[in-house]
Amino acid sequence: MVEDDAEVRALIRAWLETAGYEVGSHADAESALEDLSAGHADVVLTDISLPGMSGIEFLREVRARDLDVPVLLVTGDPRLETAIEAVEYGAARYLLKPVHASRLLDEVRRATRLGGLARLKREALLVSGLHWSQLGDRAALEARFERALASVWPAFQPIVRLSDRTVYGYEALLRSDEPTLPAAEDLLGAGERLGRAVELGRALRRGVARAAANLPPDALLFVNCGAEDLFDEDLLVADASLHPWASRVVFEVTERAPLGSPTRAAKHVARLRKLGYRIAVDDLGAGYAGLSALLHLDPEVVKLDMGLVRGVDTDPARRRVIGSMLALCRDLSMETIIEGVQTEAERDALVELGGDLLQGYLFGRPGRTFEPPTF
Ligand code: G
Ligand code: MN
Repeated sequence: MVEDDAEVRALIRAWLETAGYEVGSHADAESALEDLSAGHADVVLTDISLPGMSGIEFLREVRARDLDVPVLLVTGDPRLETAIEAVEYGAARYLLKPVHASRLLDEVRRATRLGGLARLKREALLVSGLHWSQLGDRAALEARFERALASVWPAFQPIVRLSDRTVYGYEALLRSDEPTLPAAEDLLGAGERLGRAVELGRALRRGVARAAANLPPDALLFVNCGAEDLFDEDLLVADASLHPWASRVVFEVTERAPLGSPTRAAKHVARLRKLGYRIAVDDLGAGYAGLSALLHLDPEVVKLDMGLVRGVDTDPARRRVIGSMLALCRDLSMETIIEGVQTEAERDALVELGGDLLQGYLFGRPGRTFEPPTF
């Protein structure tokens, strides 16, 4: 409990202790946060206007320490915007001063139960393996995103050239050590909801640049680049992390999401090419972008989506589509990588169709280092 008025603090403390609660009572936010870092709390009860820290800032700090603990705000000056914002940031409720003992105790009891339920929900998700992405309030999402961002690392998956059994390159896939945002799509989803997706791209590129010194000679580096990343000035600044490797970097722009303004995209791509980078259109055959990405990005490389590949050995329709795509790309002088190859039967069917650059679990899983592929 945080309350800067000593008299009110003593009073609330007495109510809570009489009701059987163990109370850590604090005059300022910092010491309350220290207390929270040191141990567990069932409820946080705080005045909305604390000296030295705004209510929202305090909520953020609480969520950075505990994703579930309910926060009850008490306020003498209920400006509506603050209260609404606070609720969006995860305050369970705000109470107007003066608060009566019975009301306060009711709310604390209710919040304690809700907090317990939130914790159980998280445990249930872990047990059942469901998705985290929509869970929690904005402050909790921010806390998870911060942790994810601080622990971003690139996983490298080999792309092979089958005809001479060499490594064509490695694709850098976005990963983080934050357990509540395990997969790239969860991370990117969180980044988009917070309007911070470009920070993920920057962190990924920094990680790739750190690892690049160990890249086997001649191998290219394929780096995923979201539609919004493509417009990030960070790609173009003089000290951009990947510039030293530009001639070996191929940016993969997905066909899954629309390109935004195609002419603007084309302009950015031209600037990237001037710096030595190449461009691939990723997930070809999965997106609804039609010709747009191919037309405006004029990629050196295209990557066929793994959805097309699954079962290619048993499905003549897939073989027809892939065969035609390979032939067309050859005519357009685009290299074609086929993704998601999992079985020897799929591999053989693809080779028969003229496929040579392949990627998938059959040749290697994404890993922390540049592992040699298995042929
Ligand atoms: O959209 P993009 O092509 O960047 O996504 C690649 C994703 O596909 C990565 O998350 C990677 O782990 C996964 N992946 C790579 N190879 C295979 C594979 O052979 N099978 C399946 N199911 N997934 C794969
Ligand atoms: Mn990709």
